[in-house]
Amino acid sequence: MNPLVEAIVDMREEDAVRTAAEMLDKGADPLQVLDACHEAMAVVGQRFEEGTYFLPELLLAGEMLRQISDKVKPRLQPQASAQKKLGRVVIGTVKGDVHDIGKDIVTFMLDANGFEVRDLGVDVPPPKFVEAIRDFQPQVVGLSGFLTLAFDSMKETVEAIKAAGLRDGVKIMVGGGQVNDKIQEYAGADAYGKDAVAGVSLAKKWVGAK
Ligand code: B12
Repeated sequence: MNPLVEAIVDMREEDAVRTAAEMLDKGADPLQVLDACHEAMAVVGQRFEEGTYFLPELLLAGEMLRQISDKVKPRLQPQASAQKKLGRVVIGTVKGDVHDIGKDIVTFMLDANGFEVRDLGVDVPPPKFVEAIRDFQPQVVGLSGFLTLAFDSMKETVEAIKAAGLRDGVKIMVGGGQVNDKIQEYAGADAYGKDAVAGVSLAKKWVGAK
């Protein structure tokens, strides 16, 4: 197992953060560090499901990831100049779900690639998305969710956007933990993005940027 994956899985907080910092200092691709975090989180999640890890381990894993992503973010090179905004994106973690580490990485990457992003936070009820679309007029809406119950919230959110007459004006992407193409279809969204890079590619495609 990669030493970073191992340190996270074994709940060695200091080792994990130090190993990530060393990888970055040695010139590792920041996305490779995030991939290792993803791999580790999958194991942590699995152990939680099996009943060998409990909520404190989930919390500590979340905390390690937060510290590592704070180190990764400054290494992700801005791809577009800050002045020339490609378009606007409204993003949030849907109702009932408070997982935000993945969403924050997507938000950061969109921003670094020249998008203006309004992040609505976590546990966002559908009317709040509707209000933000009216106010901010984004071309793209991003719905994040890590819980199975988020699938219904995503669907409700898309329906609320439709009921408000705003569906034709926005492209909607979904992502997070267990979301996939089937959930995208179930929710009535336009696309599923497996990671932050995919989210940026979708948003760029939709605003007609390269
Ligand atoms: C850390 C964690 C927590 C932390 C969250 C901290 C935080 N601030 O986010 C805490 C401890 C708070 C937590 C709480 C809970 N959790 Co939790 N958690 C996790 C864990 C271990 C990691 C999640 C994570 O942050 N991953 C890291 C990021 C970087 O993930 P990523 O997938 O690589 O992110 C990328 C993509 O998903 C994508 N992406 C994300 N969003 C979007 C959006 C768009 C638009 C696009 C395009 C892309 C995109 O881009 C990201 C960056 O590249 C997962 C296990 C797992 N395998 O995911 C369980 C997991 C998600 N949690 C789970 C559960 C059950 C819970 C609790 C219900 C536990 C409890 N009994 O209280 C609560 C739920 C609280 C709530 N109402 O939301 C379950 C969900 C099971 C289910 N079927 O619903 C999981 C799967 C664990 C498991 N296997 O059982 N959790």
